[in-house]
Amino acid sequence: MDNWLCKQARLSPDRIAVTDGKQQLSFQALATDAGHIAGQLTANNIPAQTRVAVLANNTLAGYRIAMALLGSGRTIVWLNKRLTTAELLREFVDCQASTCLVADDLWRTDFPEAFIQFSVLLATAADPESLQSDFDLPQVASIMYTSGTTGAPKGVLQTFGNHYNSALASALNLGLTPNDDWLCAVPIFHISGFSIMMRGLIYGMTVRLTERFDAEAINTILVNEPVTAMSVVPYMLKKLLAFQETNSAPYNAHFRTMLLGGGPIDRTTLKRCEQLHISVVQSYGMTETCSQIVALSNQDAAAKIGSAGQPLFSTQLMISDDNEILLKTPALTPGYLNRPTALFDKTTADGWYKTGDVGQLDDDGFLFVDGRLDDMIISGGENIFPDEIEAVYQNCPGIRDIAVVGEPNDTWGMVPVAFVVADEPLDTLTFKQYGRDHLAHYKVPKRFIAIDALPVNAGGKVQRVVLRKLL
Ligand code: S0N
Ligand code: AMP
Ligand code: MG
Ligand code: MG
Repeated sequence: MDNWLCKQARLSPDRIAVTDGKQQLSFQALATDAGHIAGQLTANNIPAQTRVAVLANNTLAGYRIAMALLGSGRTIVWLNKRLTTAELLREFVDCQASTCLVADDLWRTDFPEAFIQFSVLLATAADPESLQSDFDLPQVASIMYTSGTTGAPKGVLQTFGNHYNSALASALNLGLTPNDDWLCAVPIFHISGFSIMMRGLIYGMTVRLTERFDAEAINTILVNEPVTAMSVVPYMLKKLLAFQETNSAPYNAHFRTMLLGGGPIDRTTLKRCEQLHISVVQSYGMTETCSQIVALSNQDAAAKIGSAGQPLFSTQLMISDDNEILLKTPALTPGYLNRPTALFDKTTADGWYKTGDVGQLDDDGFLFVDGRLDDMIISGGENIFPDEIEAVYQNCPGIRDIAVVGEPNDTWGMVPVAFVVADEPLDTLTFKQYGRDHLAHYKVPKRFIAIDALPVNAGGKVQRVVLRKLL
């Protein structure tokens, strides 16, 4: 295909591609800007055709730099701003990126010399460069790291074809209008956010960025600005509802849909949305499928409350004998960076991708997601793997043994809590600080519970299921 940025600059040059509420760029301006930044990338010794790590908030600078990287044939490796420096460096080394571009307000004093601040990049004197003319669909556009039960986080490869198929399937479900304007408050370093950028480019649609999730400020935007859609995780939806329930004006007349994903939602929240006439499209998807591959349509929302919907047009779905959700979709990743067999290990003999999620299909073909095969915890849309936390705490003074499980939580959905075997009474404050020093803060157990011994099965494996019953 033609480079999407150049194509959109020809098809809808004057349409607004992106705004942060203060500044805006048309598609034409964005394409020109990307050429300038491409020159600045080259001048900073960041060669074309290399991987470039990015650490960004949802700002105009982050969006512009991402577009320049894509448009000039460089692959974006998105890093999660909530990780510790050690966690970030592990991913940076794994992906062999030429550098990491860092938003100024996310700069840390312990970053290596190879990292470059946005302001330094954008102040570099350089001639503009022409953008890559084509986007080859099998070419890798972006990489996002995802953890698993065992081993270090793996980089999920996302091709232009994956993004294209994802955007197309989403539009076939939600429909498109010429007024569409999508509010992006979910992080652009997650596929929830980056997929909005890609839809913007493919649909010729405006993306409204907000730097942070401030529920009151976002409620004001939804009331006053012509936003038509917003992607939310359950945490965000609940926070936003609280503002609609206290004497706020309703959302602007163009508003069509909250696209809800990233984790399970309770029926009470969905009912509250119905009462407030806020249309919610529940969905199910993952980093490996470049966002939602199952979604509820507006007209089915009431009748199928609690369901994640039906597989989108290009996705096939089945439930295995042990209730695992299996998929085939053109939005599926071609694999993991540097792990040639990792995708194969998650694929059945007849080519179905094994999601690790458990679910059921009702008689009408609607999916109900019941949970995970493993012990992954989702807190506010961030994934947490107990094994990783337990491994880090094995070296914590005062802890003889530890096991982590998820506990339901009204705010975050689930939070990690730890059962600890120790010789002394638990020093919870010290344990929390140890976790904050070694782990992204959302991974730190919210509670530490003393236990005489961890329950193990005949094979010596800790039985987290037994621990969960003690909560
Ligand atoms: C929920 C968010 C916004 C909370 O962040 P907030 O309020 O900005 O927090 P901060 O001010 O930065 O920090 C305050 C304290 O809170 C802690 N904290 C922050 N986040 C979490 C968390 N998730 N869990 C626990 N604690 C958290 C901070 O650490 C800080 O504490 P201290 O000071 O002690 O450090 C934020 O977490 C957020 O943005 N979450 C969403 C992430 C997300 O988008 N996940 C989805 C990933 N999955 C996918 O993308 C696939 C599905 C998908 O594509 C999709 C998903 C949703 C909607 C649509 C789609 C789609 O299909 O298109
Ligand atoms: P990630 O790859 O980090 O985006 O996480 C994707 C995971 O989030 C999925 O494998 C599910 O475990 C979970 N998830 C996404 N959507 C839903 C949903 N509608 N209901 C329950 N869990 C979900
Ligand atoms: Mg994942
Ligand atoms: Mg906040």
